[in-house]
Amino acid sequence: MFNLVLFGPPGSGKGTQSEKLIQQYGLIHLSTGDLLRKEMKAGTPLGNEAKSLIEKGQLVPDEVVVGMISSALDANAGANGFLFDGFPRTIAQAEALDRLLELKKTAIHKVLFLMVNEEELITRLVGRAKTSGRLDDADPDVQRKRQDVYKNETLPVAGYYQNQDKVERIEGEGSIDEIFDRLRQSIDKAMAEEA
Ligand code: B4P
Repeated sequence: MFNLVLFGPPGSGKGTQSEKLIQQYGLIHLSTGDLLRKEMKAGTPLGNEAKSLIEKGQLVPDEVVVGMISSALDANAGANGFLFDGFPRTIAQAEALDRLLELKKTAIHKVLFLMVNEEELITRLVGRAKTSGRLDDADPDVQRKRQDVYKNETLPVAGYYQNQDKVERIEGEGSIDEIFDRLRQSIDKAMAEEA
């Protein structure tokens, strides 16, 4: 089993690269952003709670996302491995994930950190707003808030995994295929080391 975290600020391309990586490696894609958007679309109580936070650029409570991930892990018991996209986003989520994986006698093997400068992130999110219909893309103030939340609450997660010696920084600017090749090189190396 090989478990990967794709890490980076909002708009760094986690969702874009995840789509390609799951095709290449047959991992189960767990995106808390996608799971939350499904709940919002279905109008569930959880989705309605998430909507009011996401449209302000805030994070959804840890218990909510950890609960969703726990259910998804249970639902995919026979998986070759998981690609965590947009999760964990706080230290508490990272600790909870370690505990959940330990119960399943596995762990996170690699954290790939997509490095993209803030100006480029805003340009990408403004571009995504034109087609995504996402409430958190349209408003520049919300985008700035999301970048602030990232720096204060999510960036420390990189330090958490750095202490476990699992982080590799990947240049996240360039064409989608160039970045995919960089990610592939790191994953192939990490998989060979695990084998
Ligand atoms: P997410 O859905 O995780 O999304 P994201 O961080 O905005 O974007 P991502 O990095 O995936 O970028 P993408 O590939 O789309 O989160 C949404 C919200 O849900 C959060 O703000 C939060 O409120 C909530 N949430 C989610 N998980 C949570 C958690 N664990 N805890 C609490 N709350 C949580 O790329 C962005 C754009 O760039 C796209 O338009 C793409 O086409 C473009 N792009 C990609 N690669 C490019 C490249 N190489 N060059 C140019 N453009 C590129």
